Amino acid sequence: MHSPLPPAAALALYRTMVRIRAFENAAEVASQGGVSAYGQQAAGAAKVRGPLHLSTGQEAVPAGVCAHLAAADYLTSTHRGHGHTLAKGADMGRMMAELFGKATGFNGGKGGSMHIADFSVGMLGANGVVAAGLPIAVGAAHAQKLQQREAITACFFGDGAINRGPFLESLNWAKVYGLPVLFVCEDNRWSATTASGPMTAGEGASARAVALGIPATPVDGNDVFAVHEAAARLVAEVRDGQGPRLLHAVTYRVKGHVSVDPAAYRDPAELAAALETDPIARARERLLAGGIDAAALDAVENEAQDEVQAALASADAAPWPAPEAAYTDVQTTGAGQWR
Ligand SMILES: Cc1ncc(C[n+]2csc(CCOP(=O)(O)OP(=O)(O)O)c2C)c(N)n1
Repeated sequence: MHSPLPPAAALALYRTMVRIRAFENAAEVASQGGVSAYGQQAAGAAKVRGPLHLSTGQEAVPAGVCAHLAAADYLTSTHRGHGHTLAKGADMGRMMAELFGKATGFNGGKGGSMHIADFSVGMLGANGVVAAGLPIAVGAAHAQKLQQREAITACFFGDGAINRGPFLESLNWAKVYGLPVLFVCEDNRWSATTASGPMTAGEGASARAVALGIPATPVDGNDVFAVHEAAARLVAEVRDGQGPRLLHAVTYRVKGHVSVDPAAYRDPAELAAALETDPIARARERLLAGGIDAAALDAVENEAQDEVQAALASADAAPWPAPEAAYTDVQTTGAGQWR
């Protein structure tokens, strides 16, 4: 079967996925100071301090959903947010600089991977607190509705997040007020070191949404064309003022929970089976079957590599934050006065 989209749109989806993969592979190498599973060699000591939550294997979900979003639309993300951020249009160079802890990063080098935000493209932030993006998304969507804007909010979260209270509160609020929000459950089947199936009562994300009167659509989250098609309809309905919708995209977390986690708790056969459904390889096959030249796909991959190399070089060359910057962007609660 070939891609159901015109070549330019299909290639754009491929490009988004390939850029995410290339960015994360390079970031992983930069964080480990070694050779990655993909054979890239790191140059010297680790440039990225601390582990990274990589979304390798999940790229089809942000690519397929964000293709329908404009800069005026909002997006909230998770701790595993590089893909969402790139797909929403954030600058790769500034993302890499943030990972490197440099002053030119999105948070001036003080936030790192789990705090990247770029309001200029509507990306309201990654979030290290599981499920914490949901109420932020609902608040943003409420503002969009009150201000009678056409824009909508896309809210990404993991399958683990549906077992936290903010999931229920946010879906309830969104439904009660008919808010323009698309909830996207990126179900990679793991919550840190625990398989999410056995710790989730009932039928999961879709069933919980339907119980609150929110229509839910399941989709193969490793098929970028299926995600794109499902998201097209849901985004149109949300934009049309029909209220919230939920997309349940089933995918797989190929890497460990964080980049230093070998995921030894996982059955190797499960990983092997998941690798057979790699979203980029599948899309490539379908694009080739649809008559797109291998050279055109190679060119997309080479461009992504060039972009990543430029991002690495500019992050490396960028200055560190000035020491005084430690005292800016810091909230004072006045607690000192109460003691
Ligand atoms: C409120 C809260 N509880 C626990 C954690 C620790 N933690 C970080 S990621 C994670 C698993 C989240 O699973 P899921 O929502 O499925 O996202 P995934 O990591 O699979 O992308 C946990 C438990 C946290 N960050 N926040």
